[in-house]
Amino acid sequence: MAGSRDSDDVLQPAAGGGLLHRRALLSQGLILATATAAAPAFAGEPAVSQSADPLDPHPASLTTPGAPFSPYGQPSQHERRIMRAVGSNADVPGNGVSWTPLEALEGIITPSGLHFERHHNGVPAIDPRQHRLMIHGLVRQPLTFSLEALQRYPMQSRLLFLECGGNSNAGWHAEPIQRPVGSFHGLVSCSEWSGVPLAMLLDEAGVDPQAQWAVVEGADAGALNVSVPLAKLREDCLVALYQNGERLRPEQGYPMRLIVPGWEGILNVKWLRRLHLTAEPAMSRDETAKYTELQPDGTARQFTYVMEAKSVITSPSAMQRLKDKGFYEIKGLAWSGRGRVARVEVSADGGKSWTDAQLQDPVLPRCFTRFRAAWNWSGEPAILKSRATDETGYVQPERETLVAERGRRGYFHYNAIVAWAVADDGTVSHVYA
Ligand SMILES: Nc1nc2c(c(=O)[nH]1)N[C@H]1C(S)=C(S)[C@@H](COP(=O)(O)O)O[C@H]1N2
Ligand SMILES: [Mo]
Repeated sequence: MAGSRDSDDVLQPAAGGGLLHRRALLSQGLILATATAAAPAFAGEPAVSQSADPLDPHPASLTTPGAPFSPYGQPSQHERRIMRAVGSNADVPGNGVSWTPLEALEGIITPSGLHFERHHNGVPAIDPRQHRLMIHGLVRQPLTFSLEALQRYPMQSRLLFLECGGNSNAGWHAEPIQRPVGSFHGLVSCSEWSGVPLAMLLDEAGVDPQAQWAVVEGADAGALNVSVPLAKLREDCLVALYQNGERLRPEQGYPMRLIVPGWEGILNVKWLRRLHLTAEPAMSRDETAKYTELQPDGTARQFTYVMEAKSVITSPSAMQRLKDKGFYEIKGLAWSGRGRVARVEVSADGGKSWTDAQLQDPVLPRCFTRFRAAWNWSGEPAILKSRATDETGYVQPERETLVAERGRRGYFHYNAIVAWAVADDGTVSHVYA
């Protein structure tokens, strides 16, 4: 980088540890032309070959006819290792999770085939022609809807994150877990969901003024059911039929699921079958024995619906290795169940100094926001952190603060600041710092 007159200008530090003013992002060409920047790779992976000659006059693709058309496209065969990590529960068939590989993705949309999964009893095989949604209980007239009938209602599309209440729960462990970021924080994904606003269907059924809740049930084994406040259902919930433009994937609730924007995953009942309107919550298993949390004072938190603001740096991140000192784009994701992300700050010196990351458009409520910051790694050990603030003014807490508040017996709603340590050999690990 030394030697270029102009580079001095863009390399103004924005904070400690090599964080650069965001103008550096606009001048990447300049910086990369004079430094050997390398994308981080998984530890142990061979270095990307530098030998491919971009001017090779004889690549086979120029002289051989290409593959024929395909009725449904698949990712490149060279990307096959990009997959969900599966953590299934050996004792209960079909119970478990699979994580979105956040470290391998860009932008804000999660490809449908990489959306995280959380099934309590596997993915049911549902015949869309037989499936019905029923709205009953405290209503003037109980109604049932076929998929065909729902298809005829006016629809809405919304870009929304969906996060399991148990996401990132390894953060409660006494020792920092060493896993790729997706296998730690990847029980969150972001899709465009399209479907029928539930308020419209509730109005048709005619809600009794006594109704305050709906017990929402899925058509999977065990008929997963949870209580959702009626006010939220009316406000912005959807009966989603489409995900990223196509019909829901079976794993995401085909042929229909409830979408509860910004609230914890469990409320987003898949394979949606029934809304039973009631005056009181059902106190079902998944809102009493599970999805509640014992606190330091011995009381339990219950109905903690909103997913609070959170952010995580996806690159560089744990288990990756920086090949050389020099320029890197620090990038990651931020989201808040209360609305828009207002700000993401990043630090390269463990939180001693911070600078604002650039928020990439669009910045939408209850949706992933991609953030980026320019960083010149000196080759010295560094600790990278990101801190999200949402439009309500809520600031993502340091781990210490969260643990002081909630104790360590918690399991759900872990949203503390994540710290990645970069060692002098370029390896990145998860630390509590
Ligand atoms: N019917 C049904 N709905 C369900 C579940 C389930 O097991 N059965 N899991 C819930 C949980 S805990 C979460 S986090 C989300 C996960 O949605 P996804 O698998 O589409 O990512 O679905 C929720 N809805
Ligand atoms: Mo969940």
